[in-house]
Order: sequence, then structure tokens, then C-alpha cells
Amino acid sequence: MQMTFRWYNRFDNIPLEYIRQIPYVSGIVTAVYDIPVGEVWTKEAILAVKQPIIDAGLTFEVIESVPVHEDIKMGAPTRDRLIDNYCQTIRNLGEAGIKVICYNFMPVFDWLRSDLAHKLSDGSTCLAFDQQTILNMDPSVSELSLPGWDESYTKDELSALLECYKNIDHEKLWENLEYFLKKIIPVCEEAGVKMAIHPDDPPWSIFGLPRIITDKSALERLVSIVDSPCNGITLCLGSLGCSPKNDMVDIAAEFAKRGKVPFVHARNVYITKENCFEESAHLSSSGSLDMYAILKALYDNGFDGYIRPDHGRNIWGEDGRPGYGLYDRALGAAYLTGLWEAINKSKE
Ligand SMILES: [Mn+2]
Repeated sequence: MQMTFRWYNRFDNIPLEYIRQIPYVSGIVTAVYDIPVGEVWTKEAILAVKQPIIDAGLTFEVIESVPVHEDIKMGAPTRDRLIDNYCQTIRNLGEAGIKVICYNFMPVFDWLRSDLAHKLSDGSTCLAFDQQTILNMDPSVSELSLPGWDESYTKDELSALLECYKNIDHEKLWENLEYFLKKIIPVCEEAGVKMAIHPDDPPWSIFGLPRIITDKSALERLVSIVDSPCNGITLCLGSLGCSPKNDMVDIAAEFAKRGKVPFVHARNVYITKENCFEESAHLSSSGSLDMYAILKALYDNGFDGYIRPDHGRNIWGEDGRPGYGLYDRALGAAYLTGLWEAINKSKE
């Protein structure tokens, strides 16, 4: 198990030196943020991100994320050129020493929350999701004011995009994912890079858009599209785990056993009611997931990949990027490392 930490490189105000001081954290998870989606990540751009990380004594082996262009998800005629670019990015990343690429196949919105600074009873703030708040929004008719939504589309562009997706149901999205994977996985095998799909967050459809990576059977289907060690998953505990239908201990055991988990996002969620949740502290007692049982399932089934503490709260007066402040994620890393040590020593 290699403990890593997400960092937004020159857009992040947390110094790498601070991250290196968190016990057991050995690597950084980041991305190239200034190349438009769909274009090739050049070797120069990748090395510019890598160098300061290496200089700080940390490793650079996991990318989160290489975004998949909407035309690939929609199966548009332009997709072959975009997939060729994606393949070249994979080759360039492999040459730079990257071992794992996290990506997702969520149409338009990526992760979604209704509140980025939800106040908890101890005064800390966290990301939260309230289904009713989301249901009250209609992005096709009103200005969308979703927290965290980067507004990279104008209202008209967004309407056009949503219109295109009206022709794409779950099965069509699966077909487009299959087309993409069959093209890129052979390139990954040559480049020595593992793809790790991030589950949909939250794992249910929103704004009428299809979402497919939502549960165990979806993960089964995903890994069976191309049976390769390079076709794996990012086991995001909080994304899948905010649906009580997902038994995270069982899912962790099953896919770790099959060698399909190169990367884990470890965080807890507290399910407040159906389709509503708060992102709690990492401890089992803080949320709805049994973190000990999940890590033990990973350990017992031979997990040897990368893990990182996922979203943290903002605590101790920190005004950090929502979900990505320093303090609570550092506490999370220490907690997860402690659990791992205890599990390991209990086997001796
Ligand atoms: Mn995640």
C-alpha cells in the first residue's frame, strides 16, 4: 500500500514540504491542468508538473485525472481523433513514470454536491449532498448555480450539450465506454499504465443524464469489457458508499482479489437520509462506512496499490479548497495508516 495525497500543483497553496511531513505519505496525485480537454499532454508539460514533486522527495506515479472529452462519451464522429490524442497522452505519461491514470465517464457534470461548506455540529465544514436541492434546479432553463461547478460552458453550450445527451441512454453510454476502452487498453499495456475508472459521484442519475458506474454489477461489467490488469477501478469509498445498496466491504474484497484495484480513494460519508449525505471525518465512528472492515478486506485480498485520503473537512480555521484542505486529510492519512499497521501486525 502506498499512501498518496492529491495536490493541485501550481493552483494549490499547500506547500509540498508540508505534505512530505505527513507520516507515511510518499507520493503526489495530480494532473496537467492547463491543456484543454481532448488535446495531448506533451512530455514537457508532464515533466514541468513532475519536477517540483521529485525535488520535494515525493513520487509522481498516479494521475487524477486525464479527462475524457464529451465527444468520446457521446460517440460523436470526432471521437477517433480524440481517442488517438488520449492514447498519445497515455504513452507520454508512461514514459514519465506514471503507473496509474484515474478517469471517469460521467456525462457533463463529474462530481456533484449541493453545499461545499455544510456546517457540522463541531463547527467544521464539509461537502454535502441534498437531493431535493438538486431536484429544484433545472440546468436547461435557468442559470445553474451549483457549488463547485466550474462554469466552463456557457448557458447555451450547456443546453446544447444536454440536448445531445437526450439521445444517449445507459446502454448507449456503455457502448461508447466499450469503444473507448478497446482502443486505449492495448496502448496502456504497452506503456505500463493502468486505467482506473472513478465511480459516478453520487452513484445515481442526475438532471436526466445517464450514469453507469454506480454499483458492483456495473464494476463487473466494466472489468469484463477488456480483461486486462490495465483495465481497473478507482475504488472511491465515498462515491459508491453514499448509496446503502453498495456493500463496500464486499466490493473491496471482490475487486482487490481479482487485481482490479490499482487506486483507492478512502473517505467516509454519513448518510443522513435517502440520497442525502454529509462528507464526515474519515473515522468509522464519524460516518456510515466501516473503514476498518473495508481496509481489512483490501489487505486480506492482496491490495498493493495506491491509496489516498479523499475529501476532508475544513477544520482549525483553515480556508482550504473544499474537500482538499491540508489538516483533515492529513488526519485521514494518519488514521488510514494506523488502521493498516494494526491489520498488518495482527497477522504476525
Ligand atoms: Mn473519489
